[in-house]
Amino acid sequence: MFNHSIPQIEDILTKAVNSKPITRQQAISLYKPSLLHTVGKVADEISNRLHNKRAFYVINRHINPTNICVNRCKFCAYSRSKGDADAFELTIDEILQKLRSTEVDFKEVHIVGGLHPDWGLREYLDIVRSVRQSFPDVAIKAYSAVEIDYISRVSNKDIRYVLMSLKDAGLSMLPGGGAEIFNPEVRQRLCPEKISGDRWLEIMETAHLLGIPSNATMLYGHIENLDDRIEHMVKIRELQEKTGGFQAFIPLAYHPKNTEVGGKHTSGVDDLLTIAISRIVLQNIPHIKAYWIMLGEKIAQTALLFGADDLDGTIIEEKITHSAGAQTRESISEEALKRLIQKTGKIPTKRDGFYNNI
Ligand code: V47
Ligand code: SF4
Repeated sequence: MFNHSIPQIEDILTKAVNSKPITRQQAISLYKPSLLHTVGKVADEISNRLHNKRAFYVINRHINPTNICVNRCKFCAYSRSKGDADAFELTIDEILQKLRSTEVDFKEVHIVGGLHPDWGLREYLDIVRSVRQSFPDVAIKAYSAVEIDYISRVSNKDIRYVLMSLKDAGLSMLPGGGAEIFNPEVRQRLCPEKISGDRWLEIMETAHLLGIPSNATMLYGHIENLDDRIEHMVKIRELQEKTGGFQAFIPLAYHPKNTEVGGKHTSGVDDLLTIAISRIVLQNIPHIKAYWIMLGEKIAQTALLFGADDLDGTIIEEKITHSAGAQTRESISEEALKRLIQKTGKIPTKRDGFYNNI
């Protein structure tokens, strides 16, 4: 069907386009620059079948309540220790002030930050509750599984209790951060203090069973290999088989500046192959997000023709990737997002936090 000169590749792509799950080894064999066009075409076909040529964006706003963190992940340029000159923690009033002074009519607020040594369930809950009281109709996407685990440990409550308390306070969904790469050896070298991949999956499974949807991420382009990437995707695919709770998968391109891991930026070819292969491997997850903050506007736009169907949103203020040297702007207008999408031939579709069309 694709007239590919290698029969095995032809077989894998035919399987993929017919929505059949491909194996780990088959996925790895697609990870070749020479296959970028073919693999991208198949991923685009899958995306069009799922979304009818629509590409989504959201008017959203990020809030990072603190950069003080008891962990010290070696790829993180954002975190600080308490007492550092540039450490910060926002008060509830400051958070609400940031939200109230936001000029756009945002539909989603994304709240993530560090593991603050003096905060417990009450502090993390108060943030969600106050935002919910002031913004009753906005989707609150808050706290990665890493923060959920931390809150549970410092407050001596199980994760079900923490998640239910947050949901009662107004939480809508969990963001997909903290997944990094599940492989234990790579994880040990990258972020020895962080929860394991199995714990990340357990927290997501619990959230999904409690009716809290989430996203999933994968941080790529540091010290991992292709096998680690595919193993990561397959574990997410397997959990999705059980719960159906993941809304979007977001490959996060590693940024090396100011980090202990160091290294290089990812290449455009790697970014596009990773988007395309994730679309092919994760056919049971509805959306693949091309996060323009990390990919840059041009690669994120091109990714919409390689399997991605969502550019994320206006963001307004971004600290995590910009601490690690991101060259993108921190905020983008709705008009600019729509234009990026229109130029690909896809249909710009404004969504809320749950991917309902607005
Ligand atoms: O978990 C940290 C990553 C994540 C670096 O769910 C880095 O909609 C690149 O999860 N280079 C947080 N990445 C961001 C995140 C996210 C972003 C946008 C949307 C959603 C969503 C989730 O940022 C962390 C970590 O994997 N990160 N340092 C770095 N140097
Ligand atoms: Fe802390 Fe998250 Fe940075 Fe790790 S990635 S040091 S957990 S803020």
